[in-house]
Amino acid sequence: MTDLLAARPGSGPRDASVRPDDSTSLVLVAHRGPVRFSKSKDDGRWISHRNAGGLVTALEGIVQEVEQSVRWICAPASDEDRVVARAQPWTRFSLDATGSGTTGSSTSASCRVRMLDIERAAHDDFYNVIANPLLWFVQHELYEQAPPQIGERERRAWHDGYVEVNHCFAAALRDPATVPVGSTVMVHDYHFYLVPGMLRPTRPDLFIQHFTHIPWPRPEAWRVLPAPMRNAIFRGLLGSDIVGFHTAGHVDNFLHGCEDLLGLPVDYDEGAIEFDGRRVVARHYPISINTDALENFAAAPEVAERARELQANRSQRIVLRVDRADPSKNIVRGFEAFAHMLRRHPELRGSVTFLALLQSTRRDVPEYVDYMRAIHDIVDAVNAEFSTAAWRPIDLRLVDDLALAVAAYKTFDVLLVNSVADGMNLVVKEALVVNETGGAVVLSKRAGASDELGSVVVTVDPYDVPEQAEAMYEALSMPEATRRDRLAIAADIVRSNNMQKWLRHQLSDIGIAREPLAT
Ligand code: GDG
Repeated sequence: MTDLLAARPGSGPRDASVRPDDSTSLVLVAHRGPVRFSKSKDDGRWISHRNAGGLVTALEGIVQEVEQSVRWICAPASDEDRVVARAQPWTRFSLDATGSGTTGSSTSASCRVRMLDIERAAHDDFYNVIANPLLWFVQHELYEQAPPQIGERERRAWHDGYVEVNHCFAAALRDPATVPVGSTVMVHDYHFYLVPGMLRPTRPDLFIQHFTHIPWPRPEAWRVLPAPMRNAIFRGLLGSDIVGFHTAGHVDNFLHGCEDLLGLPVDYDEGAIEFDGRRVVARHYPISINTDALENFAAAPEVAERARELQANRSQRIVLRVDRADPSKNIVRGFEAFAHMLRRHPELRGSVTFLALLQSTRRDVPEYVDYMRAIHDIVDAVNAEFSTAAWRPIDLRLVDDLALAVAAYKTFDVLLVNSVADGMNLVVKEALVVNETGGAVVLSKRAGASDELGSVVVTVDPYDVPEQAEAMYEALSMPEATRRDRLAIAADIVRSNNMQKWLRHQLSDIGIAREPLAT
């Protein structure tokens, strides 16, 4: 694997004046880094903490997989991070065998992390006005919840925030001291659509891959944005050599967008676009989970402790959801569907509880504050309608507790994943691998994961509340043997399409795509 990314004879730059050197690297670019900093209250020393989250975990997998020099360029997540970013440009971050990170050690897979000192106001416009909510809402097609407002504020935030922060990243990446000659640069997600296009003209020696973790909608959905913004997004991405998405459908939408919105020649058979005298390919790589690491964690004492707590308080059956409190996850409609089921099937009252483990998210974005209020309102209404002295139908917990989530994965009867749209959805993959009780899954047809798992789970349309109610009922009523058979098949699918496969597929394509440069 390693040599695919290293400078090989003939795999180097297109411009003969720049040659790869020994320090050729793999460079990851993501908004979030693997580490954050705080100051000890006792002695004022800086303490580093490992960052959580699906994307960080996936990128840490790359660090372990390639066993070569990896650099990770990210934004500071707090004022403390900004202070550290100013004081020391690079921090070494090590992953031990269990995947937990430490800084400063060199005994295991490690990478060098650079947080860019981004001006706070620009970052605020970039993050809280454009990336979330505008791009997130456009790509998940969430207009019903928040019709897009493209006014002066958004136009200004586009230039002063989104374009500016992308410029800052591209400027840092342009420097060969940051990105050695001949490196491969993997740019992640909707925060950095402009970076490949900004970097390409000055660093033709680099191999650039961009990967989008959220859905790529059909061309019409992009028409919500002013033409200069959407064109800049497509053109920015086309600065890459490979553009990656989770599903074949997202790739297809991207190719159609290039043709319909930009008028570019597209080869649909090859998944390729001619742009600026170059050929850019679009590929799908369905992200997955590290099943070994998850199964080890599921066996940890902290998970066992949470499982005991859950068992002590549970009613007969559990419908579970585990999500960030994000409108794209369709949480309110999930509770409406549960209430609908209790009305249609009163015999279930008192014997099934909806356990909702939600993590609060993006609290600086007004749409998310409103959505959290809507969640509380529907939970109060459903509990007021059905609760008895001995039973409360919805058990809502606003917690950031991965051990509790994994404990709940082990014993749910039904898992509800009804996303309005979801790039992939890792929760469903995790839950299928860990569940021990023959749990059944209700999965949105608009989650990327339904491409792989749709034939062995109960699938639903995310806007159809009665259908979701009946799907939950069907899942609860399924004979145990059927549930166990389906679970075993689904878990096997996830185990064989694991995160290592996601990584190797990309690294292999990067290696292959570099071959023609050997002249
Ligand atoms: C985006 C895309 C795509 C669960 N409880 C806690 C916690 N989790 C972890 C889960 C899982 C992750 O959070 C959620 O991942 P998802 O994939 O379900 O959703 P997004 O956060 O929206 O992720 C998505 C993904 O990127 C990867 O490309 O699949 O479509 O939207 O791993 O285990 N994490 C912490 N505390 C908890 O209580 N820290």
